[in-house]
Amino acid sequence: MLRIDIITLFPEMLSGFLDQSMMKRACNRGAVNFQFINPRAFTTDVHHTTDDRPFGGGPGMVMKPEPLFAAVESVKTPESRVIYLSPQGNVFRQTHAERLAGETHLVFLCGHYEGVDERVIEALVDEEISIGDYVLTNGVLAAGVVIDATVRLLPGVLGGEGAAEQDSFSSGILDHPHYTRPETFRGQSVPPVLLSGNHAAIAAWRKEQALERTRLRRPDLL
Ligand code: 9D3
Repeated sequence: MLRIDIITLFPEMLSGFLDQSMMKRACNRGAVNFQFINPRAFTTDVHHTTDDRPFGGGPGMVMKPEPLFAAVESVKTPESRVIYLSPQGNVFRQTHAERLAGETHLVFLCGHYEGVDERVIEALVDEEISIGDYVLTNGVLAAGVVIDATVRLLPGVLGGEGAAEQDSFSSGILDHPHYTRPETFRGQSVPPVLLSGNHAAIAAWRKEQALERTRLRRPDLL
């Protein structure tokens, strides 16, 4: 059982997603358990303040350390891996998902506003992850991406065992094209080799297609 705690000011951004499809099935099968922690619940002032102006000036607001320390420390154990989602992190890859799927407790700290007070990262964060070079409004969807890629790798989550090993990126190249019925649709026909029943020829065709696509679209993977 992988325990996942998500620390965010906006749990509603992710709760619907976690209640659906593969994530729900993973929960029902006992592979994973999700819990949201809202730092606002750990504020002690009358206005429940979670952010403040940056020392040194400049635009935007910074998440205050006190509610974040209290939120993280309410769930953190020696077995926890605390991950801060931020544009300054290492860019997320399949190898990260494979490593995270082997942990027992993941704590995702989602940044809001300009980010969190650096002392939170220094004292509590084990790893900082970005999901790519584009600007999001906060870290919640990034946490959802990392969670999705990780949870589907857990034993018993993907119906057929071994399906995860057939993924592009696990194999290191892109997938081949896929076709289903009908054989001809609006004048476009399925490549005849796929109808031949020759399994060796089909495997060879798929491998060649996958390699050619990777060469054209993602030469960086080769
Ligand atoms: C340059 C000043 N800020 C732009 C208004 C920087 C900035 C702060 C906070 C940019 C984005 C964010 C919010 N993004 C995330 O928290 C985030 C993120 C992302 O934006 N892109 C890719 N991965 C991630 S993980 C978390």
